[in-house]
Amino acid sequence: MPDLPDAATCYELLARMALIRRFEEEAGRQYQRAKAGGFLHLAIGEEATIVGTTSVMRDEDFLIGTYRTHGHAIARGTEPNAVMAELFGRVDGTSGGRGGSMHIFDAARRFMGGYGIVGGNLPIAAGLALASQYKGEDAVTVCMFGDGASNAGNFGETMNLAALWTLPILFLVENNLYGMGTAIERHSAQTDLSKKAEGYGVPGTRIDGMDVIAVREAVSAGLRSAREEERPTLIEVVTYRYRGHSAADPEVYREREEVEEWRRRDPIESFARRCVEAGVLGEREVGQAREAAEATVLAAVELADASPEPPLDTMYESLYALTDYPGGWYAVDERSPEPHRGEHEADMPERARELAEAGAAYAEVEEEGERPNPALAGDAQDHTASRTGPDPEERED
Ligand SMILES: Cc1ncc(C[n+]2csc(CCOP(=O)(O)OP(=O)(O)O)c2C)c(N)n1
Ligand SMILES: [Mg+2]
Repeated sequence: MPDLPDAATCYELLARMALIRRFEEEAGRQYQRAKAGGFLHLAIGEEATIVGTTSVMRDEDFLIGTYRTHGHAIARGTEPNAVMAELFGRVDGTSGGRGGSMHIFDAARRFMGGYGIVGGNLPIAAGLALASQYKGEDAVTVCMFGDGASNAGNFGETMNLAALWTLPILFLVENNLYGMGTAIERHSAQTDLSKKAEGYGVPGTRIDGMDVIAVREAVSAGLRSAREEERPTLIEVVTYRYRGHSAADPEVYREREEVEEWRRRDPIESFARRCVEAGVLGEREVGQAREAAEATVLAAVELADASPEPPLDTMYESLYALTDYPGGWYAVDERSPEPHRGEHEADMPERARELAEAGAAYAEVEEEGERPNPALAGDAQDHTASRTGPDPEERED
C-alpha cells in the first residue's frame, strides 16, 4: 500500500471527497423536490477516483469528463454554488443555467465539460491535447470516461491518433462495472480495460478506484509520461456507483448485497480510518471536514435558490452559430420575415409542387375501400409483378 502524504494533503483529500459526496446527496434530494430539471447522474462512491486524479493535476492541465461530472468540476475548483445553480437552471450557474447537470463547464479552470454523448469526449480530448502540443504549452489533457464508452468506435480512433501523434494525454476509464443497466461482462468482450488500448500503442494499468492514494500515484505517473515524454497511457480505475445510473433507475440489474459489499469499501470512510489509524489526522479533523462540507452545500442550495432564472429575452444569447461560412441562419434567423429562397413553395421544382397539390386535394376525398398495397400487388406505374412473390395461399407445393 503506498504511503500517506503529509497531514495537510490528507486533510485536503478527505475534505474534497466529503464535499463532493455531500453535494451529490443534496443534488439528489433537490432533484426529488423538482428544483433541478433534466437528468441527474450521481457519482456517489466514485469520489476517490475523481479527487485522486485532480489532486495531482496542474492548473494549466485540461480535464474533460462525461455527464457524471458535478464532482469533477468541484474537484477542479469550480464553486459548488455555481454547480448547484446550474442544476437549478439559474443565471449564476456555470453555464448561466442553460446547460444543466450534464453540461457543467468551467473554461477558466480548464474543466472542459460535461458531455452527454457516450465516448463523444474522447476525440475532443485528443483535440485539446493536440492544441497544447501545437502551441508548445506544457499542459496535459486528462480524459475521463466510463467502461461503456470504451466500446464506442471513437475509443479506438482516439487511441490510435493519441499514440501516433504522441499527444500529451492521459486516459482514465472510470470502470464502475456497468454501462447503464448492462454489466461489464455483458457489454465488453475484454473486461480487463487496461488492455483495451494496448494494440493501438497506448499501454494501460489497472488500479483500485476506491483508494484515493492509489489513484493519485497512478495518475501522477501517467501525467509525468504525458508531460515529459509525450507518451499517452490509459489507467483503468475500478470503482462503483452506489446510486442508479441516473435519478430514474429502478436498478433491477443488480442485487442489493452487491451495493452493500462495495459500500463496505467506501473510499471516504476507509481513507478517514486509515488517516486516523496512522495518526496523520485526528477524529476532530475528520469531523471538521464533514461539517465544512455540510455548511458549504447548504449555502450552495440557498444561493442557487436565490439566483434568478435567465430572462426569456436572453434565450438567443451565448449560442454558437456559424456566421460566415456556411451562413448561420438555421441557428438564429435574423432575416426579414417574408419567405426566402428555398422556403417559398413557388421555388419548389414543378413536379414536387404538383405532387404536394395532388396530395392536398386527395386529403379532401373520402376514402372508399382499401388502398392497393404496391409491394403486394405490383407497382401500378411500371406494371412489374409483385415484389414479394406469389401469394403463399396460391402456391401449389
Ligand atoms: C452515443 C451514445 N449512445 C448511447 C447513449 C445512452 N447512454 C447514456 S449513459 C450510457 C451508459 C454509459 O456507461 P459508461 O460509459 O460505463 O458510463 P457510466 O454511466 O457508468 O458513468 C448510455 C448507453 C448516449 N448518451 N450516447
Ligand atoms: Mg460505467
